[in-house]
Formats: sequence, C-alpha cells, structure tokens
Amino acid sequence: MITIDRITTEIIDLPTIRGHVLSMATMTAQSVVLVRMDFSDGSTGLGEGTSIGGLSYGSESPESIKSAIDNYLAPVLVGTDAGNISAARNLIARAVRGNPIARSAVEIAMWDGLGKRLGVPVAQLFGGAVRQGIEVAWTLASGNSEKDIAEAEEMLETRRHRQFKLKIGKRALRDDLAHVGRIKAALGDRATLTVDVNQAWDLHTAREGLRGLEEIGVAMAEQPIDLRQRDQLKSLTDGSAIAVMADEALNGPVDALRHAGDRAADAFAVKVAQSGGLANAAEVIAIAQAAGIGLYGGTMLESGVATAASLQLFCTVEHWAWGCELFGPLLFTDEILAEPLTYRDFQVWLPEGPGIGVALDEERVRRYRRGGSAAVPIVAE
Ligand code: MUC
Ligand code: MG
Repeated sequence: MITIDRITTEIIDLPTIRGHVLSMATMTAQSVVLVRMDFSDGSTGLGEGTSIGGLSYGSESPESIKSAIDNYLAPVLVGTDAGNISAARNLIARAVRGNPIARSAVEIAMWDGLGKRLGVPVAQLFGGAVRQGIEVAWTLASGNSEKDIAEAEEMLETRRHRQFKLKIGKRALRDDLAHVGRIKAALGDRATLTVDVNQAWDLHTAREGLRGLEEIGVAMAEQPIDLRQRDQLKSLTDGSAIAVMADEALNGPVDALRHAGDRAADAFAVKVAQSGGLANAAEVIAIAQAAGIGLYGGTMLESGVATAASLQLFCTVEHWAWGCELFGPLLFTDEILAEPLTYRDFQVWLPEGPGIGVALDEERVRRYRRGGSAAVPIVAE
C-alpha cells in the first residue's frame, strides 16, 4: 500500500496587477496556501487552499488554512492509504468540521498524487473530460469606470474575455448603478455583464438594485444579500427578471441541496474550495443539474494550482450556463506555474498531463514565500 508520508504547507503572497476593489476589501495581494504531499513510493501531490481579502470574505484566512492543515489534517492523514480518497474524506470529515478550504487543499493534493501515479489526468478520475476549454469571465474591479472600460476593451481586443463581472456594493446604490450603466453604454452588446455584490445589500436595496440592473441590461447578479438569508434570496430570485446566483451561501452539498430545494437561486457559483474539495464540488454540480439550476465555475482568485484542479473537474461537465471565472493567475503580477495555463479565444484551457496537469516554478515560489526576499504587504481594507 502506498501511504502519505508527509504533508507540508507554505503561504505565498502574490501582488495583484492593480487594486481589486470588492465590497468588503480592496486586494493588493493574494495569499495562496500551497500543499505538498510526499508519498511512500517517492511520488508527490500538489494542492492549494486560498481565500479572499483576509477574513473579510469568509471564515478562513491563509493563516487558519495553513494551521488547520498542519495541526489537524496532516496528523490524521499521514500514514494512511494515499490511493483511497473516499477513506481520506471520511477521516477528514471526522477530524475537522467547517474549514472547507483547508479540506479542499489536501484533497486536491491527494487527487493530483493519485492521477500522477496512475498516469491519468484528474478529469479522468471523475469520469473523463467532455470539453477542453470553458468560456472565462474577467472581473472589472479597479474602482474606476474609465479604467474598467479600458481594461474591458483590451480584453475584447485580445480575445481573452467577453464576459465581465463588475464588483459592486461598496458604494451607494445610485453610484453603483451609474458605474454599471457607464460600462454597459461603452461595451453595448459586445460583452455580457454580470455583477457580484458579495452580500453587501439588504433586501430592500437588493430589490431596487436588481430592477436598476435589469434596466441597464445586466444578465445576472451574484450573492446580492447576506449568505444566511436563503428565504430572502429566494424572494429576489422569484421577483427578478435577471438571474440571481448564489455564491457565499454555498458551502458544499448540504447548502446546495437546500438552495436547490427552495429554488432560492437561478444559478450556482461552484467553487471547489468553498465546497470542501473536488468530490464535494462534483456533488454540488450534480444537485444543480438535477434541479435545473445554471452552473458557473467559480474561483477564490487562486493561483494556477487550484485553478487547474477546478478545470479538471469542470471539464467533465458539458453545460456551463454562465461559463466560468477561472482567471485567478491573470490577476497576479507573476506566475508560479512552470508552464502557465492557456487563456485564448475567450476560454481557459484544460492543461495536458497527469494529475492536475501543472508543476510549480520553484524559484518563483521561493521568491514570494511569506517571510522570503520579496515579502509583499498584505492589505485588506
Ligand atoms: C467572488 O466573490 O466571487 C471571484 C472573482 C472575483 O473577482 O472575486 C471572486 C470572489
Ligand atoms: Mg462571488
């Protein structure tokens, strides 16, 4: 039996290409937790667990992800069967409640290791890829309408993106609608626009906001209200002409089932990390499909490691009604993969090769390792 010999973690702080202005934080860097697994036959696996804006997005921080893995996940997994991910999921479920991003990070490393040992891509372990690429959105979040328009024009020109997600909810509704309206007026029908409010609105503001967004011609609004208000999300979904998507409200299959059962949203942002791993995310996808809820491949603005892992799963699914937003690596000033992922013709492409299909550029990882030579100040406002 091949066993897990060692699990190590490190935090990598990557500067962003510009301030990324969200309703709850402005990111100038992203902190990625990398997981490396060493197996008893000498093989290795790579994983990643990443959140957004420190603790302002969710209840896990880069430091807590690292700590949960080092102190609680690694001790129960080391010495166990490296090829039995079902058994590992049971061990993990018993040892650690919550902490989906930490659980996801170690599970990704196990899938990567298994795929590499078997010589097959992780997509094959999930039944096989039925597509090689997925339409990929870009988030316009410079905080300035003119800069956002210029950025969108460049993306259209270079055929990198034609779906744009606008981060709103930080400013007064009237200002946000004016901002979205300016961008729509500039881009017209050349692009699809969606918004992400990251829970910033109350129900009344959301009702008014969705009406205003509909008038402008926005296609979809993501998590307009607090993640705990499923009944309110449902009332918005029922009353809105534009699609309403659940994001932060979905932490795995149980939340997905509840939201699907109530038809509380038109679309699900499927996030591997937020779901608690690839297998859980596959269950979220199955629930959405069974309920006729539109799929969107979500991101936690991860590096190429978790982005590739998500792609491995997402490419086993034929229909993504809203495409995906797996653009994380493009938001950083530097690339930590030896071979960057391919973004071309408005799609992100499944990398070739066994496991998750990517390897690290170790020199760059060293450079951005927390406490290393290029230490980046972490700012979350
Ligand atoms: C979120 O809330 O969806 C995904 C893209 C982006 O710009 O922010 C994230 C998080
Ligand atoms: Mg979101």
